[in-house]
Amino acid sequence: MGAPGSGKGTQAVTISARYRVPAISTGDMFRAAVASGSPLGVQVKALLDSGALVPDEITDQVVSSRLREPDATAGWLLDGYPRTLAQVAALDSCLAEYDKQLNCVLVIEVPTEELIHRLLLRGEREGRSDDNAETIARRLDVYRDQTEPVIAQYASRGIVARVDGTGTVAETAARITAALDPVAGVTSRGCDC
Ligand code: B4P
Repeated sequence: MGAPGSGKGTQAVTISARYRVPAISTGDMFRAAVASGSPLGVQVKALLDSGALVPDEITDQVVSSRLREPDATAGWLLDGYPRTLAQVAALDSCLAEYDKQLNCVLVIEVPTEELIHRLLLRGEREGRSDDNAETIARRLDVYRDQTEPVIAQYASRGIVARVDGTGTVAETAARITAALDPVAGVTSRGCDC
């Protein structure tokens, strides 16, 4: 978890490779749907462009279907989900069905000015439709109002690990590895999981 621009998608690549689990990004799935012009893409395009969240029922359905795919049986990394308290409840039900649980909720922390700087830069370089000043401000508001309570909920369960996301991508990756290795059962001898 982390605010827009904190490095979730960036770090998910490394985490996925190190622990050999698929990185499941709701943002990536929605952007792929928009790009393909599928019915889901048509439904969510305006929401993504405005910085609003996609309705919980749609998002929960997308994630629940994805978690049933064969590559997800041995574990996964969820990137950008859950983002609301209702999504937490939906994920709890989904996991209870399979007798699975979350090992860790990783939160990447970056000051707001740095987040805005990174996203504006990405907007210039990649032209992502939601990386403009107005939409970034909306996404940060949505994060504070709807997603920070999710972190508080998981903190009360004792499974939150907070990591400093400033500095280089490699520096953040090293901090994440230090936080996740013990949870994933990885030692200097290799993975016991
Ligand atoms: P996301 O795709 O999750 O977008 P994001 O929050 O901006 O994160 P992203 O992973 O792309 O960027 P990152 O921080 O890695 O969501 C997009 C939209 O989809 C949402 O607004 C919403 O509409 C919808 N959505 C997604 N999930 C949903 C859900 N659960 N419920 C409802 N709606 C949902 O990186 C940002 C930039 O920073 C990159 O350019 C990167 O290169 C750079 N960067 C990363 N680390 C850096 C570092 N250490 N130093 C410098 N730059 C760095």
